[in-house]
Amino acid sequence: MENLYKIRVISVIDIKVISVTGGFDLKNIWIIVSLILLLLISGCTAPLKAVTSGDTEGLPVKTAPPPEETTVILPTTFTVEIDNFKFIPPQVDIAKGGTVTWTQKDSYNHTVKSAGFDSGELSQGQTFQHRFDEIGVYDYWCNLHPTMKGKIIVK
Ligand SMILES: [Cu+2]
Repeated sequence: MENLYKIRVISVIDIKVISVTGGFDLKNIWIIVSLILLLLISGCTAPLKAVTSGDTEGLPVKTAPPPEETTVILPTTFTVEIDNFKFIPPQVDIAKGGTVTWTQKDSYNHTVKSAGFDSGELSQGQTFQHRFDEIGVYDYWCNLHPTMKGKIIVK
């Protein structure tokens, strides 16, 4: 049974190769005819047994996989930490109308500045909030340390 099944798999591949290359000499026709015969025989005898509901009794129930499309629920609030000369995390995805709070934990002062907002200097323990009402990508940085960069993506 198992051998027949293997032959069937190989024969399907072979037929495809032959038909693609367009080889139709007598040798190939013989191969095709014998392969078709093999296919028919194995098709009749191969144990392609369908599992019926009765057979699954006592076995773990297989459920259908979740659909490919998943809904991502974006947060409406998010806290970014400022520490060790970094915005953590450097990128935040947030829902339109959401608010981001920056918490300054570093012992050095920093700012949160973009084209649309500026926290001014924040010392350790201070926070700054901004509400994002428009969809878009907001790059921001620290005005005191231009290498400190972050990004808010509003969707
Ligand atoms: Cu800074």
